[in-house]
Amino acid sequence: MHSGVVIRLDSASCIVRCDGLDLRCALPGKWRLTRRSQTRPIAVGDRVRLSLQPTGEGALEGIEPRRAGKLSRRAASERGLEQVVAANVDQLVAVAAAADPPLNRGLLERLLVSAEHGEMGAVVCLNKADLAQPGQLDGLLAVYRRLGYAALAASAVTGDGVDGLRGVLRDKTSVVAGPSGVGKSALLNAVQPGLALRVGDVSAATGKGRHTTSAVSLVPLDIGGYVVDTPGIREFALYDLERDELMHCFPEMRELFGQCRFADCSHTHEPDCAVIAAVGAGRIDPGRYESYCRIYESLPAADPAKAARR
Ligand SMILES: Nc1nc2c(ncn2[C@@H]2O[C@H](COP(=O)(O)OP(=O)(O)OP(=O)(O)O)[C@@H](O)[C@H]2O)c(=O)[nH]1
Ligand SMILES: [Mg+2]
Ligand SMILES: [Zn+2]
Repeated sequence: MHSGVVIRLDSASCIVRCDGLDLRCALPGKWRLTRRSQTRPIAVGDRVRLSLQPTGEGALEGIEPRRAGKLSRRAASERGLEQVVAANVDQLVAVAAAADPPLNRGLLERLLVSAEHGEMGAVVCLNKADLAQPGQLDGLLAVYRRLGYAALAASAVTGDGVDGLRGVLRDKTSVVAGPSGVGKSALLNAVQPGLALRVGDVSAATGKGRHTTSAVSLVPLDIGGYVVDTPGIREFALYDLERDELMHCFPEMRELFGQCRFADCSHTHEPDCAVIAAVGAGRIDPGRYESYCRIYESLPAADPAKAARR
């Protein structure tokens, strides 16, 4: 019996890296029963046991339990099941571009919330710094650094910030996510020349990326660690997160837990709300608070059964 890590996944099979070899393995149909709440029984990053077939393929025998750290989203189709983008990861690198496409703050915040909810670290990487106005990125970087996130500006074109990104990725398993066309693959190619991940053209007509990366893939880094490149996302629906849990995914808000007048305060409009007071006093960034309110509106109300289990 051998063991390996899933580095790529398609509808009926996956590629497992095992003892330096990349083996194709069919997905056993009965595995569908093992994780019924998820769109797929395994994800990139999962550790699996397998045996070698005479055909040169692998046969999957079992899945190792996952450790903390997964990036999940709510699948748009398939009845809102959990779609695990990557499992067994240490940190999320949320990438946005200074321009082209324009910086999507809301998506960035949703990714950070999903990192908190998925129990992993988070890094903010603002790419295309070569296209930024002077000073444009400094305020935003400071916002995230104050919260304890690593935050860096980078440019895959000029190479600025790439050393910093390398330092952040070294010896960790990271999943890189963000909108299409922000330069996720280009940054990883800069981190490790020779990686040869496909990089696309941003369509001049719309300024929108064209989804150059089409599948999630995990690649080992020469500097140590692994990185998961993902296809660009337009929106990110949070999985299994309810309204009353949201403040705990905002580091600057969770420290105010229990300090509002009402125990069930939503922190969106109530009197004597510690969060609203902190926004007014300039201790919470208004953009972060606006994201909180938007995400709050998009989430389902608390499920009493789940609340009772907590
Ligand atoms: N000016 C500038 N262009 C960049 C930079 N990084 C990437 N690009 C360009 O942006 C376009 C998109 O880059 P990709 O790396 O394919 O973007 P991606 O985020 O991987 O996109 P998807 O795979 O579709 O999700 C390419 O034309 C790159 O050459 C940068 O730092 N500055
Ligand atoms: Mg890409
Ligand atoms: Zn409140």
